[in-house]
Amino acid sequence: MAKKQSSGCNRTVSEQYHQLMEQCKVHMEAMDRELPAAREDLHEVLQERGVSRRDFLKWTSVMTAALMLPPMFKPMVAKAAENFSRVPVIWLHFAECTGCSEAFLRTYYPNVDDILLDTISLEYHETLMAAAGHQAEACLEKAMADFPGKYVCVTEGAIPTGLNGKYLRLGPKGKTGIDIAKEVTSKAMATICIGSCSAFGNIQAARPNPTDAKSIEDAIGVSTINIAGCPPNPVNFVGTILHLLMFGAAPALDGQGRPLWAYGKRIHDFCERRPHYDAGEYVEEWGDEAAKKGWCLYKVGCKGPYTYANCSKVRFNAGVSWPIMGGHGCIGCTEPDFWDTMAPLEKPIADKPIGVGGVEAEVDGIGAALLGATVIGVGVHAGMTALKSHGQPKKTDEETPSHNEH
Ligand code: FSX
Ligand code: SF4
Ligand code: F3S
Repeated sequence: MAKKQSSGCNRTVSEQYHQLMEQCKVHMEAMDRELPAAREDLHEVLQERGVSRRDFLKWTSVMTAALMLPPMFKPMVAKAAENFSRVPVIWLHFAECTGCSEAFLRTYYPNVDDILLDTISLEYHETLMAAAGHQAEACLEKAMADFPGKYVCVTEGAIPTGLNGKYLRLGPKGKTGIDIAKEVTSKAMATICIGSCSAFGNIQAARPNPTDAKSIEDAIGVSTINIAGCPPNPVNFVGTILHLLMFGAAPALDGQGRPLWAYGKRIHDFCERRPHYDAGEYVEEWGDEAAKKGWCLYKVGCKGPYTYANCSKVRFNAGVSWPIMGGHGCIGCTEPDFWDTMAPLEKPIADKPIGVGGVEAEVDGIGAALLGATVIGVGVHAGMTALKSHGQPKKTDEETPSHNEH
C-alpha cells in the first residue's frame, strides 16, 4: 500500500515536471522569436575567456540544481544562458553607493556567471555608459521605445520620497527618482531590485531616515523581485534572469520578494562554524585563540541565526570566500532594515546567556518564526503573473504554478 502511494506520488511529481518542461519549451520558443539577436556567441566568449565546454556543462548542472529544478532541465538552462545576452536591460541608479554594480564588475578569475554578466545587453547604465546629459537621456528613451514590455528594469538604490522626491533629481531635465522609476518600470517585463537599498531602503532608510527613503516597491507601488544583500551575490541575479528566460515569470519568492531558491535557507544552518556553535565554542573577542581556531562568531555579533541567504553555499569573488569564512559575523545584510534591527552589529542582539538551555533554543525558534513569516508570503509573491503585463501592478493574490513549491 505504502509502495503504491509512493510511486503514485512520484508519477504525479514527474508529470508536473513534464508539464513544466512543456511550458518552458513554449516560452523559450516565443522568446527566441521575440528577443533581439544575440550580440555575442556565448560559447565563443567562454572559449576566449578560458572556460571549457566541460566547465560550462558543470556550471549548467550546478545552476539547474540551485534553481531547484531536476536534471532534465539542464539543456534548458544551457539554452537560457545562450540567450542571456539577448535580454535588453535598463539599469537605473538611485540613492546608493554603487557597491552593487562594483560587486558585479570586479572579478579576477571569471567563471560562467561573471562572463554571463559581461555579455548582458545593457541598454542604459549610468555608471558604465560613456554618454552623459542629454545624450544619456536619449539612450534611455530609445531603449524604452525599442523594447517596450521586453526589457528588464534593474534598479539599484533606494528612492527618497520626502519633499515629493526632490531630494533625488537626475539627468538634464532634473526628473525625480520617483518619476524615472515610474516611467521605466511601467514598460518593463520585470523589475529586479539589485541590493538591499532598492529592495528594502537599507542604509538610506535607516533611522532617522531624513529623506524618507523607501524601497522601489514602497516608493512607487510596483511588485519587484528582490535580490537582497549589501552588496548581493551576482549568482542570485544570474539565476533569476535565467528563470525569467525559461518560464517568463519570476521564481517563487518569499514574503520579502526574494527568490526562495537563493534566500530560502538560513545562514546559521549552512555555516561551517555551526559545529562550534553547537559545542558552545565561541570567539569572545577579536583576535583571541578561538578566533584563530575558527570558532563561532555569535558572541561577537554574528546575525546568521536571523538571516536568510545562500552566502555559505555560493560564496563571493568566484566562490573564494564569504563574510563568516573571512572571520567577521554576518550582519544580516539580506534582511529588511538590518541597520536598525540587527544593531549592534558586533554584539548579540540581546544580552542573553549562550549554550544548552540558553539562547540556543530561542535562536532556533527565531529562525523558525522568520521562516514561517517568509513562507506565508510565498503565495502572494509566487503569483507574479503581473510580470507578464507591462505595468507590474503591486502584488497580486492570483496563483501561478510554481515548480519551487513542489
Ligand atoms: Fe545599497 Fe548598492 Fe549596499 Fe551599496 O548600489 S545594497 S549601499 S552595497 O551599492 O545599493
Ligand atoms: Fe555561523 Fe554565525 Fe551561526 Fe556561529 S552564529 S554558527 S558563526 S552563522
Ligand atoms: Fe550579508 Fe551575512 Fe551574507 S552579512 S553577505 S547575508 S553572510
